[in-house]
Amino acid sequence: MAKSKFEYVRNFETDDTCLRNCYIVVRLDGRNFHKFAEQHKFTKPNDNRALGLMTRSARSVMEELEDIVIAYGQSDEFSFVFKRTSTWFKRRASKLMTHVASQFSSSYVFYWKEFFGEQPLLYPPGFDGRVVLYPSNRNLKDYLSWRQADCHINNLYNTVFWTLVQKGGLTTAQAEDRLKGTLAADKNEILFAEFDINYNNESPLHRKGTTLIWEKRDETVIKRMKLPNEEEKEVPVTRSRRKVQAYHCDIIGDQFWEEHTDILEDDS
Ligand code: DGT
Ligand code: MG
Ligand code: MG
Ligand code: MG
Ligand code: MG
Repeated sequence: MAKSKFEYVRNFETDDTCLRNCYIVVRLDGRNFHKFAEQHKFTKPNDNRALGLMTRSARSVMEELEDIVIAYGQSDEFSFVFKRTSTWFKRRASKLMTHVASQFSSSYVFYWKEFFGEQPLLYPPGFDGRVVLYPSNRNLKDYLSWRQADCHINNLYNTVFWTLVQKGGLTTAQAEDRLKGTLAADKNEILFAEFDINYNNESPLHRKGTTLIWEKRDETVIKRMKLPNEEEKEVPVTRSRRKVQAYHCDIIGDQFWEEHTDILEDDS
C-alpha cells in the first residue's frame, strides 16, 4: 500500500528500548494517596483492606502481563521486576510501564468492592509509574532491600506515632515532638516500656510489606474419563500449576533468595 504523505510523523517517535541483560523494574505509586486515604477513611497507620486491594491488583498485573518474576509492595506503591531476558513489547519502556500502570489501576477499581464492601469509591484513583534498569543481581536485590527498608522505617515510625496518639492520648503535634531525633532503638523502647508492645510481634504484612512470586504447585483434580471399551470412570489427574504466592518475609537477607533460586538468573 502506498504511504500517505503524513507517514513521516512516525519518525518523531523516540527509541526507548531498555538496555539488554538488565532487569526492568516498574514502580508504581498512588497519586496523592495522603488525600485518598483520608477521604476513604483508611485506618491508621495501616489499613488491611487497602493493602489487600493493592496486592490483589498487583496479582492481576502478574497474571495478565508477561515475564514478571517478582513484585514487592508496601504503602501505596508496588514494584514489578521483569526478567532480564524479557523481550516483551520489544523491551520498550513506555509500553511496559503503561501496561503495568493501567492494568493495576483498572484492577484497583475493579476489585474495590471485594475489599471495601459497600463503602463507595469516591473518585478514580491514579498511579504514577517509572522504569529503572538494574544490570546485576546485587543491584536488583539492593533495590528491593531499599524498598523494604523504607517500609520498615516508615512503619516503625507510624506505629509509634499512632500508638502515642491512639493509646497515649497525645495530640499529633505532641507525638511528632516526642519522636523528633529518636533512633529506631528509642522507638522500640517507647513501644515496649510504655505500651507493652514488642514491635517484632507486630504484623509481618505491616513490617515487611508484600512479596509476590510464582510458585509451582501440584494440583489434583478428579476427571471423568472414558476409555475405549470401558465404563466411564473418575480418575485423579495431577498437574503442576504456576500460581502467584504472597510472602510477608525478609527479602534483605540471603535466606529468601537461597530458598527461591529460580527467581533470578545467573549474572555470568
Ligand atoms: P504522591 O505519591 O507524591 O502523589 O503523594 P502521596 O500522598 O501518595 O505520598 P506518598 O506516596 O509519599 O505516601 C503515601 C501516602 O498514602 C501517605 O500519606 C500515607 C497513605 N497511606 C498509604 N497506605 C496507608 C494506610 O494503610 N493507611 C493510611 N491511613 N494511609 C495510608
Ligand atoms: Mg511521593
Ligand atoms: Mg503516593
Ligand atoms: Mg508512596
Ligand atoms: Mg493498538
